[in-house]
Amino acid sequence: MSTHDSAFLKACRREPVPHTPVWFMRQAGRALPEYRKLREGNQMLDACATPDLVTEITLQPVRRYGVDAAIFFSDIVVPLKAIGVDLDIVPGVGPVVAQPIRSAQDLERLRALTPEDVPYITESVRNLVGELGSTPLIGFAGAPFTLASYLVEGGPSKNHAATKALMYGQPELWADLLDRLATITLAFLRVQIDAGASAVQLFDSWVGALPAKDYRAYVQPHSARVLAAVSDVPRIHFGVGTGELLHDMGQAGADVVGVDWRVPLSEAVPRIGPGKAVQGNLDPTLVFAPDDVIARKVRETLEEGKAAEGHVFNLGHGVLPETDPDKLLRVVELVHAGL
Ligand code: 1CP
Repeated sequence: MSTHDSAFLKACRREPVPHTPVWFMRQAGRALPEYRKLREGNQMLDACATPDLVTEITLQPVRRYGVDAAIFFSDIVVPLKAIGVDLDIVPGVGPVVAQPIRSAQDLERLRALTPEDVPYITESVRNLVGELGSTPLIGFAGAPFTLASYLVEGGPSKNHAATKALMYGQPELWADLLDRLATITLAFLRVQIDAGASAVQLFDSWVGALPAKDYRAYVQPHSARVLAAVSDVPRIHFGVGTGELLHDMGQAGADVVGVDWRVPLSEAVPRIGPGKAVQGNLDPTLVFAPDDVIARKVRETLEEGKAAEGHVFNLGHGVLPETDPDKLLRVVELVHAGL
């Protein structure tokens, strides 16, 4: 049972597909009652280091929705924690870093990551690949800019002000920071691929905060180094609010460019240019609309996706926690039926 001929990997490779493949960012966790039950009494980062939990949580949405790919249950800050950065995921807040990184001395805390730092990742991925059979597993990591934002701000941020102040004000320190993060990120992806992940997604969730010129100068070379190091599997590259960056994110070395809900796929495709597949982009809030509206928007998204050489259906960002799982199930059925 090989994943090679799955609709998901075919779409990533821009080959003809039997149906448009679909998976959802943040499908593991969030909306599922069976997830909340399993997580009771477990801290998020402890759960991420417990292979039995990681395996079960990753499989839950595959069973319930029949999606075409599983996304590995972990978090973008897991590799940072694994090399000793003092951080936690605070419920209702997100990742919080005890001592933000702002100086050359602080950078010394960002050493390289080795497979021995994350044995639970190798074990979890191996378990999952065995359980998933012909369904591909997507590994993932946070891109250097988005990881830098958490490290420099000390937690979630709206404006990324301290991050941008460091980037514009101390470009050499910034380059060193992003270089170290790229080294950690590519090692974290490599562990997942070596254990059997079929594809990877590099999340640059917050890079839409930058204009294209600055993206190219301060971020793209580092993301490109990560993506070049994992060219043996399809690479998906995604961020939010990246309408102005879609072309440059593709040029960073992605095979599939993720598009948020702000840009219709038919407009995203010419911006991205030839030789790439696209992923997206149903507005994640649409699942709260009446069923006929959901059906119409799914149809529109499939139609617009035909402009691309390959289309992986997804939401324009992650599943919202209040989502009714039955609505996502319906979306999967509609996408698979091509209706
Ligand atoms: O206690 C809990 O239940 C914690 C909630 C939670 C979960 C389920 C967090 C905290 N992370 C995760 C898992 C997770 N994170 C996954 C695997 C599950 C899946 O995709 O189905 C993935 C891919 C991520 C990736 C992630 N973490 C991103 C990139 C994706 C995106 O949505 O943009 C980002 C930005 C994070 C940081 C993070 N971790 C958790 C939260 C609440 C946040 C966002 C906080 C913020 O707004 O900055």
